[in-house]
Amino acid sequence: MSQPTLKKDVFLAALTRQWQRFGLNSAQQMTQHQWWEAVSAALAEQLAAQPAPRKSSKSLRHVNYISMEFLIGRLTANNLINLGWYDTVEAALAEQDVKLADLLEQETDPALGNGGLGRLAACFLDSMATVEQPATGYGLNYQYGLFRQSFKDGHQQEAPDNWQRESYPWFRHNAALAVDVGIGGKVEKLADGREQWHPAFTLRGEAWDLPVLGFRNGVTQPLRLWQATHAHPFDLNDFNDGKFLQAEKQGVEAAKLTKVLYPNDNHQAGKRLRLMQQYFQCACSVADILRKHHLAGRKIADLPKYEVIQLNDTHPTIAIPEMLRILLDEHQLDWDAAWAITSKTFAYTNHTLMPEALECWDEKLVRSLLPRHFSIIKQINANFKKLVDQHWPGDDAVWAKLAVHHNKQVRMANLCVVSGFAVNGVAQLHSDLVVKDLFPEYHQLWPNKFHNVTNGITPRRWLKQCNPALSGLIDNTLKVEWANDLDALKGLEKYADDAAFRQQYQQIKRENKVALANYVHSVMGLTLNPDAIFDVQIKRLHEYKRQHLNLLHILSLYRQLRDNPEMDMVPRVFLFGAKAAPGYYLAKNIIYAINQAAEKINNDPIVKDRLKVVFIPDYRVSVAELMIPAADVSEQISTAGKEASGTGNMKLALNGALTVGTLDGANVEIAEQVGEDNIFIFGNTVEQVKALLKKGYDPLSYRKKDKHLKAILDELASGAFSQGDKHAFDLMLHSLLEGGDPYLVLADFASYCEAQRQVDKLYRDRDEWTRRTILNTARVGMFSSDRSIRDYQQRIWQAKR
Ligand code: B1H
Repeated sequence: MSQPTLKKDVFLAALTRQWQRFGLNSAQQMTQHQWWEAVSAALAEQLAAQPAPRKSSKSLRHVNYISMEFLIGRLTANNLINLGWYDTVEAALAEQDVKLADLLEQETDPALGNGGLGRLAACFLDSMATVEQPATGYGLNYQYGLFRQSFKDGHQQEAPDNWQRESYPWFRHNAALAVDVGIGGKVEKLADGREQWHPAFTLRGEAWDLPVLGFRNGVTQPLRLWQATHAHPFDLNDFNDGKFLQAEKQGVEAAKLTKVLYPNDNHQAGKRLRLMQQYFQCACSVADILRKHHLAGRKIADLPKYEVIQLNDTHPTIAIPEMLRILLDEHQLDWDAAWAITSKTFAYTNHTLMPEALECWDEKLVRSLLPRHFSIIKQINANFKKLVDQHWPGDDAVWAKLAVHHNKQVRMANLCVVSGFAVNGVAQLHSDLVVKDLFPEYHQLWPNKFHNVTNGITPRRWLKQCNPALSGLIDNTLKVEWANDLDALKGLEKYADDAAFRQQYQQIKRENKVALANYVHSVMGLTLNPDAIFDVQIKRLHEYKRQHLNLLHILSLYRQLRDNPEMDMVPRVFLFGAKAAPGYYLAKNIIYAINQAAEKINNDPIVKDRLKVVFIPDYRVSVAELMIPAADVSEQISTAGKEASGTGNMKLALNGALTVGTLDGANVEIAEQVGEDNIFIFGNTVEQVKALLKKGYDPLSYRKKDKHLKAILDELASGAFSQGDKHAFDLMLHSLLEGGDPYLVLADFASYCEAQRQVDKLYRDRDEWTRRTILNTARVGMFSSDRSIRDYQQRIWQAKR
């Protein structure tokens, strides 16, 4: 494994070229932001100049990871670490009185994703480069990433996130790779029975590449982000005809396609522009995959020997009919040959069981944008019906469930299962539910298609980079490279009982809490006590994730403090970070309720610093990098069966937070790894949730039984937290009560409060607490995304079948 080298003088010369490019006379004239840009551009240039940046040499099937989202976060620090160039650059800049850490703060997060699904894609790219799995990431180069969030009188406000992709120094535009993509139009039936698509208009996809660097192994692989533009920059004929305004209009429309990321997490919007984005991305990516295949002189029938296309959820499903279209219409293969190739190439990862997130497209929409693809989908459906009829003769109910095209809808998950060679869930519990609850009949048809690959996180960003102090302690203690071998952390177990180690570990946690407190002070003006328990819930705002359960517990503590002002409790700071989709009013109402409660609690003298509630605005990757190392408690409190995996749970445990969690998603496996003494599990299990719902769950009966709970709910409806407005939290309260409490918040409330009492109790014994946090760090090595990638290799990508 060859690690690329960076010579200081070469780097400084590259840096000089950068400030000259800005038209300045000296480095000293640069602003902090220009420093960041210049350093990053100089590094990107040096990277490109490395002797043949190594592609992995292993003869493995190449993975094409297609995802609508790559939530990569800031790249400069990450790339420096993976290249092993951090110290050299830091020292070179120090000579010019520039602090590297400060200028790294200048980078705007590329927020090209919503949450866990997009961040997972980014971790997987990092790991594929690190374990030398040859791979290309394919996504979209959005001009506007996920909206910026602020709060006005407690309400979420959204502002556009123009992250300045035009001047992002890590991009390389590869003009030779542009792809033309048709859309709309008609299908012509040819005399020989074949079909020919005549699109109404053409877009151009430009390839913008970001480098993905393996950890100190010299591997560089592309994340290729497609950017839409007009296919004909300027149509001279139209211009001469006086139709130039129209010609230009097409260009404007084209650029609209990659303007903005849809801000939904776990929810399908069903919008026309979104389907256009999906198709545009897939058409560009499939064309690129086939271009490389042909360039390598390989036969089309051998595609599945060399390439696998991994679909990150159903969002890129249209790549399947696109592949078939090219094989049928352009390569003139017959159906069976085209199908044989396609069905051995695609694999699908399911990330959610939430019905509102399962993509279904109106057939009218599909037909109008993609008439040829619609016809191919109908063919897939008709062929599949024969198989279903053989297995379940005359059973209309089964067909109604399994059909790809039914009731004027195209169901993307079904299309993936029918057309792909592998389907996987993202944590063991979730994968079991995929088989049992979502796809039981498909599982009967093809039992070997279904797999589990438990998610993971990259230890480079989520420990080495975000928690340098703890990383240093681990380095000094283990004296082995753990960043690409996270199981090595097991070696820390024996230090859990070592008083000196415990002391250092605890000290680092406290310093990280001070750093977060400083950030909170600078952005919100609030003062936090670093000796309080830092209790953290960071994830998208969604009813199933139950931020409002956390709120009810906070309000319970607040009531107890008012009832008993001398109550002895360990001071606690409840920290939230979450964005709500702009159209998700219930989620926004929960944010508002938390902010209003914070306002009142933080200003009530009776509380005396024992309770603080902090909703940090604009939660994003760089804020996560501050919050995670500072957390004592990790809130993973979704209704059992609803969170497919979660990945924040892994990051927090790795950085020494103790989890308060339900037996949901990957919490189950975290509990297995760390041991039941080292995690606070509460609440109804999946089976208990099902049983409760079956016998008729009634939230009102919980309110009736529990006077304390009733008082909390009544107070929310009394206007006490909302300047007298009794309806301020109607959406949330209605859902919890008359709305039937679909996520069983009230059913889990008592058990949650009990778990929180255990947290309070344990934290008083700081040595014991620290001992358990060390055991968490030591025992979560399996949640490295390197392990996830090796699982994908063994079970799916490189499996012999
Ligand atoms: C996850 C999504 C998602 N699951 C639709 N599903 C989207 C669905 O834009 N859309 O239409 C966007 C995102 N995201 C998350 O994936 C799960 O909720 C997490 O539990 C899981 O850890 C993560 C990664 O597997």
